[in-house]
Amino acid sequence: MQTPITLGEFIIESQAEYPEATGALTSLFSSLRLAAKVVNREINKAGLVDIVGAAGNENAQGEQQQKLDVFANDKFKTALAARGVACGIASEEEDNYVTFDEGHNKDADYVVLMDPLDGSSNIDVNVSVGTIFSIYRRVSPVGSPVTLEDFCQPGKDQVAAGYIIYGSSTMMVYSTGNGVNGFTFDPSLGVFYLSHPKMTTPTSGKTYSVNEGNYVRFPQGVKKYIKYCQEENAETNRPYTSRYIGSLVSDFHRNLITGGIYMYPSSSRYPNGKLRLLYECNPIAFLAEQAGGKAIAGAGQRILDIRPTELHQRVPFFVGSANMVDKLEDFLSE
Ligand code: P6P
Repeated sequence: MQTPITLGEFIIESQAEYPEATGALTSLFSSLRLAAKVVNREINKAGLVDIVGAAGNENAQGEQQQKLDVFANDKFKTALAARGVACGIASEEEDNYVTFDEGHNKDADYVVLMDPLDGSSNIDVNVSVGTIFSIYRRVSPVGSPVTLEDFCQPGKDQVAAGYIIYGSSTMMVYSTGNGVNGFTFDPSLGVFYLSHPKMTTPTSGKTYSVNEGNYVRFPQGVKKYIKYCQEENAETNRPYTSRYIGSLVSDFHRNLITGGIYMYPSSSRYPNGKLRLLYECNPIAFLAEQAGGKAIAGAGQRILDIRPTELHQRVPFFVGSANMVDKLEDFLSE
């Protein structure tokens, strides 16, 4: 059996398709790969060392920061700054964006946005969590400090996006706009191998993922769609099933493979939804569309078309199999 291609080999082969490429994106992915390995190691022993539990600080969202949130943010930031290929970063764990102005970073083309450890409240109960990243070319002059406009770009302009899921196995799933590929980490060798080439998501599915504890606060269209899922095929051998882990990357990854829809609607508690447009919804929506799925914030509101105005802005989020998102959109349009 042929040894599968590694992430590093895949990135280099992908770059070869673009003769004009400078190799900067290749270096950027190498830094993401390195940081992912370091974070993965800490997560895998989180129960064993005093690194689990609240760091005693709050992040930009006023949420209790877990120590691993802080650790992951620091590792990705350091790895990206060290390679001189990113001129700035925005993160869920940083109140404002950060300019990398050491060395060659000032002359770099790319900005990175990330949720360094999404779903981190699950860490203490050993549920899988993930890192989500989004990459753009800067729009402000090269060599100058980054600006808010560099980060507040519509998701359709992403150069690349992806996630690392720290689950029963650790995987990196990403796209540079030419389809989605998944790489599984072999901890014995410290190597990511191409395990899921050319990932596509089923056009339909039977899994819906939503926190039904908020049901009474959902918009009517969402309530009608959930009721539709509960009643449609209920007496057949192919009923819908509800699966919600409470970790976006984990719920999305399962639905990407099996077919399904993830929903985080607006509610009285989160009038604009809970998830952040820039570093959660846009990268996940980019992957979903690259795999043949869809992502909307509401009827007629494609996530990737939204022009962001704030770094930590929230939007309602519905993402997954195209036919399921279309069906939901019909209910939202009523
Ligand atoms: P709730 C984690 O905090 C997160 O941002 C997503 O990963 C997850 O899907 C969602 O929030 C869970 O939110 O309100 O259902 O606990």
